[in-house]
Amino acid sequence: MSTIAVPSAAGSGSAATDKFKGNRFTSDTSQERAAAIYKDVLTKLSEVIYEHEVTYDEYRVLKQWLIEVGEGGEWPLWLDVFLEHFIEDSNSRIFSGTKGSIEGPYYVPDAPNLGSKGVMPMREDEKGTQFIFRGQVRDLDGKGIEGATVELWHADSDGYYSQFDDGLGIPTWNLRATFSTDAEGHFHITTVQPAPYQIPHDGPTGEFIASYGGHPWRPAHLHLKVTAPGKRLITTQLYFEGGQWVDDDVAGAVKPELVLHPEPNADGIDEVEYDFVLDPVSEKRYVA
Ligand code: MBD
Ligand code: FE
Repeated sequence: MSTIAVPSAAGSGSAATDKFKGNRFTSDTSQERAAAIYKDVLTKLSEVIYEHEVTYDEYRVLKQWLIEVGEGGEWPLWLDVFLEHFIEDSNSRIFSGTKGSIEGPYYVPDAPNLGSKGVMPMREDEKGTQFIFRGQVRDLDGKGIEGATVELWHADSDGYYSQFDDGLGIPTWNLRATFSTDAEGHFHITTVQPAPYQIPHDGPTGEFIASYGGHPWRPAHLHLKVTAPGKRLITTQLYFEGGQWVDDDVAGAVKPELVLHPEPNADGIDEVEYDFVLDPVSEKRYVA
């Protein structure tokens, strides 16, 4: 049993679905490419069906579950937990800048800009250990980029994200902010260390996890988007060395390059430096 509160899947899931549906995404996928991908997906799925001799009972349970995931607004959650890391990893192989990771379902654009140095918006009694996250944004030649944008969002120490808090009334921009690097490309952020996080699991995503005997935990993580004019946007997450679930993330989104090692600074506050190297925007096929 967990001792921390967990947002309900229906509450946070429908908020994530509504936010996502506020956009209208398109892709320039050709008919040939679409045909090739769909055919491969169905062929590989049919191989699984024959190999495991999937039964009619199993098929009906799957159908029922798929309907319930949609009705519960849990597609952003299930997809971002179980599929997005393959998309992210496949897309990023051809770039040489800092490694990225998945976005997850709880990003909101246009968080308040606090300049190059600031304290994340938080409640007066925000729980958690204070923590300083600073670094530099550079180009591939090692030159600091002035005016690069660093967006940071993370859960509170109970595992709630503002705007997806299931009606708890967390302030709109709590633990969400945008920073702009100084003349040398530096940023300096004070926040609180997030806690390990259970994805909402009281709905069909939770049933799915239980059905294979899994767990719903993600290691404590920071979410970031970093970009600059003419540079490729990096979406990433950072984790904490030695933290629980770093080696067993339900969302499969940890990479060794993304693990931080904060250490107490002269004032006794945990601090870590992490730099971002941005690829130029290019004609390469995959662009985040
Ligand atoms: C999260 O906070 C998250 O980062 C992911 C990937 C999925 C669900 C909740
Ligand atoms: Fe997250």
